[in-house]
Amino acid sequence: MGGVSSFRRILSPIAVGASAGILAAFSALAVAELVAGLVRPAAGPVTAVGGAVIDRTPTAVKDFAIRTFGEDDKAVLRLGILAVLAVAAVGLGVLALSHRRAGAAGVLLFGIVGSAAALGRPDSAGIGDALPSTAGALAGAVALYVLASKAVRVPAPAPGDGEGRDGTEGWSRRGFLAAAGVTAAAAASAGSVGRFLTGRRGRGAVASRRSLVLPAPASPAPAVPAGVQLKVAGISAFTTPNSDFYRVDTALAVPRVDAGTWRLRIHGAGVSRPRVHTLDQLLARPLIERDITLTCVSNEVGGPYTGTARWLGVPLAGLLEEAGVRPPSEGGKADQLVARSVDGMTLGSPVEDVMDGRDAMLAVGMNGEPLPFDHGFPVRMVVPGLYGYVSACKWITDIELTTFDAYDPYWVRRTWARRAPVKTQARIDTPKPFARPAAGEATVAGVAWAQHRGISRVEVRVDDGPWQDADLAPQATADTWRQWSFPWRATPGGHTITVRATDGSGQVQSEQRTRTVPDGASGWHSVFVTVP
Ligand SMILES: Nc1nc2c(c(=O)[nH]1)N[C@H]1C(S)=C(S)[C@@H](COP(=O)(O)O)O[C@H]1N2
Ligand SMILES: [Mo]
Repeated sequence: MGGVSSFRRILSPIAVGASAGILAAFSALAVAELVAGLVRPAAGPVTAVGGAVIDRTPTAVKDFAIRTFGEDDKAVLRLGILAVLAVAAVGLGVLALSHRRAGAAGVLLFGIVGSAAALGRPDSAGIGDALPSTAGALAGAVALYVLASKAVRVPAPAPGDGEGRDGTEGWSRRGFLAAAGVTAAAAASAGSVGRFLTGRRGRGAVASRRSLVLPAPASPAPAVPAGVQLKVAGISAFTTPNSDFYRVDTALAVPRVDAGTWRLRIHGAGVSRPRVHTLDQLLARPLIERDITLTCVSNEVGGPYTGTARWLGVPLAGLLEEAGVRPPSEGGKADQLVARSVDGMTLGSPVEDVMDGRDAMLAVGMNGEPLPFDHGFPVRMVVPGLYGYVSACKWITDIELTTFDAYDPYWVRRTWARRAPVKTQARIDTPKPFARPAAGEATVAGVAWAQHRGISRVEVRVDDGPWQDADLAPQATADTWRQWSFPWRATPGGHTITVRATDGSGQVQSEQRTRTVPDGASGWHSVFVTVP
C-alpha cells in the first residue's frame, strides 16, 4: 500500500460525490428551466435570484459593477450565481455519500431560496412563480439521493489485492455510472425542452415587432443643420446606431412583450378620466419625431452611457391632459409621474417637467425602426433633460400620478435623488487617454450635452495654459448633444487636455468633481497624452 492508493481512496469519493452533486444541480436547473418555460421564463431560478441580487446590491457595488464590467455586468452575475451553485453542489454531493437525506435536504433549501427570490421580485405574477425552483429542487434532490445510493462502498479489498473490483478502489463504479448517464440524459432533454418553450414564448413578441409598421410622424424631426457631424476620426456619431446605443437596466432577461396584448394604463391622483390604451390606439394619434440625447446618471465624467437617437412617439402631455391631469403649477394634485414597466421597475418624473412643453413622449420608434427589445419594445418613455432613471421607462405598462412625498420609486429607494436633471458635460472623444499623437497639428474633439438647455460654448485647456474656445458644430436642438473640435499644435512631452462646456443659459460646467450617486457625476473631463 503506497501513498498513491491512499490518495485515491480519498480522491475517488470526492470525485464521485462531486459528480453526483454537479449532476443533481444540472438536473435541478434543467427541470426548473422546463417548468419556467411553461409558467414564466422570468421566474426561473437563475433569473429570479439574479434579479433579487441586483435589487439588493448596494448602490456603490452596483456602480462598481457597471464601471468594471460595463454591459457585461449581467453575464458576470449569471456566471457568479452558477459558480456559487457549483461549489454548493460539490459540497452537497460529497455530503450525500455519507448522509443521503441531508444532501437531498440541502438541495431543497436551494429550492426555497429560488422560490423566495421569484416571489419577491417586483414583477412576480403570484404563487406560480415558485413552481420552477420548487420542481427543480425536487428533481435535484431525488437525483442526488439516487446517485448517492448507487455510489456504494464495496467491501474493502483484501490486503495485496491492489485495486477494487471494478477499478476504483473501494467504490462500485458501474451502478453509479449508469445512473449518472441516465440522469445526465434526462436533464439535458428537460433543459432543451425548457429552452424551446421559452424561445417559443418570445416568438409572438418577435413576430409582433416584425409586423409593426410605424406611422409617419405628424410632426417630423426638425431638419438637422449641415455640419452637426464633424469630420474628425474618433468622434462619436451624431446619431448613435441602435446596435451601439448604451443599455442600462436591471433586466437579467430582456422582457419580450407582445405588442398585440400590450396595454398602458393611466391612473392616479388627479386623473379624472383613467384610461387603458392599446398600441394601435397610440399609433392612431399624431406622432412626433425628435432627436434627443439620453444620458444615464451612472455615467462617469468622460463615460460612455450617453447616446442620441431619433425617437418617434406620442406626446405625453396630450395623453395626460386627456386623462384630466394638470401640472402642479396649474393646481394639479400630482407632482410625480410614476412609470411602471412589465418587469416591475418604477421610475418617477416631475409632472411639471413632462407637461411644460418639452418633447416628453411615449416612444415607439428609435432611429427609424420599432424600439429594439433591449431598448423597451413596444413603448418607452423619453423626456429630454432628465437622466434615464427618472424618465426613460422601458417596457412601460402603467403610469400612475402621485406625489414625491407619497412614493419613492426603485432607484430613489436605493439612495439616488428624487429629481435629477441632466448635468452639463463635455467629453473628449479623441485623442483617447494615454494616446501617443504625433507632434504637430492634432485635433482634439468630442461631444458636449446639457439636454433641454443646449450648449453655447466649449473650451479646451492644455496643461496649465489658458482656456481656449473650441469650434462648435451647429446645434441640432437644445435636446441633443453638440460636437466640438479644437486644433492643437502638439509638442513633445506629456500633456493633460481638459474640456468644459457652458450651457444655453450661460452656466459654466462645474469643476467640482462629484460621484455619480446621488444625482449624476460632475467635474471636467481630461485626458493625458504623450507626444513622442
Ligand atoms: N424597465 C426599465 N426601464 C429603464 C431602466 C430599467 O432598469 N428598467 N433603466 C433606466 C435607466 S437607468 C436608463 S439610463 C435608461 C437607459 O435606456 P437604454 O438602455 O435604452 O439606453 O433606461 C431607463 N429605463
Ligand atoms: Mo441610468
